[in-house]
Amino acid sequence: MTGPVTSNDVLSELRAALAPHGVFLRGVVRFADGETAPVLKDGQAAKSVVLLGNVGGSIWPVFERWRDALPDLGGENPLDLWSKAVIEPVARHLGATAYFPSDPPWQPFQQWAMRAEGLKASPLGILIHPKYGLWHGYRGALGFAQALPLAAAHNHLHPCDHCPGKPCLASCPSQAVLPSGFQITPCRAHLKTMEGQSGCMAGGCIARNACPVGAGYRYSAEQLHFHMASLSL
Ligand code: B12
Repeated sequence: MTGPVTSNDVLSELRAALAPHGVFLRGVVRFADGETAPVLKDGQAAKSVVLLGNVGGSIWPVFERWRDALPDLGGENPLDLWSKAVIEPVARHLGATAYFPSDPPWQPFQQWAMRAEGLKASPLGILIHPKYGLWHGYRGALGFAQALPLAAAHNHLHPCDHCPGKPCLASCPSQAVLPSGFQITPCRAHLKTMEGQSGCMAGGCIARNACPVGAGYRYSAEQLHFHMASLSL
């Protein structure tokens, strides 16, 4: 590349480097001066954060190949490890600071996604996307000292506002999905029962599966089982 590196070059490089791993640029958050923003490696406040994540099962085949080639299958948290292995080299190359959703102190990934992508929370606590439904997630974010360009404003209709019958609220076998929010204690207790093992553990969270939005992006049986196994710990 010749000439100065522009903000658009940064986003294009990011897209090109991460797409082969099934990780997509989900959106950009820009922080105004004085606004709470994540801290960069040099101690300055970030001016922008780029959100990176999966849509549907986009990461799964690449992640499985990587994990299955390791003698310890990636240890206790293989997906978090894989996310770092994929995103950290790109962060170093671009001089960005990488943040990961699983690393305390937790960065507000969902607040960032609401701003960057115009999403809102479903009754499950997971943000619902008008196209991908509940079948998407965040694998990391990159903080930059520069103000990167924003996509056009999103004015999605919130799918849950127009959902007839709201099957997610009625279908949870442990009544963990309440109008007041998702309750992890009854969910985990149910997952230990025989009904929980043959239901949600085997086929994925029944309430999440009941959502009619983005059904074509639903995770594979292997990926559903992997996420349920980590939730049940
Ligand atoms: C702690 C946590 C949980 C806790 C929730 C505790 C709680 N009451 O917040 C538990 C263990 C229950 C949980 C479960 C799941 N989680 Co979770 N979780 C997180 C984590 C690591 C931190 C949340 C947080 O406190 N952030 C800090 C605050 C400051 O950030 P925030 O954006 O302002 O926080 C928002 C959330 O806390 C949210 N919230 C509040 N209550 C709940 C409850 C649930 C279940 C969720 C998901 C969110 C949520 O509302 C806040 C305001 O917007 C985030 C990653 C992250 N760094 O954000 C993932 C995250 C929110 N989880 C995620 C997912 C996918 C799940 C599961 C589906 C995973 C699974 N294995 O099945 C389940 C949901 C189960 C279900 N049936 O619906 C995704 C959501 C993606 C999306 N599309 O929105 C995230 C972003 C991780 C990721 N890598 O993408 N989770």
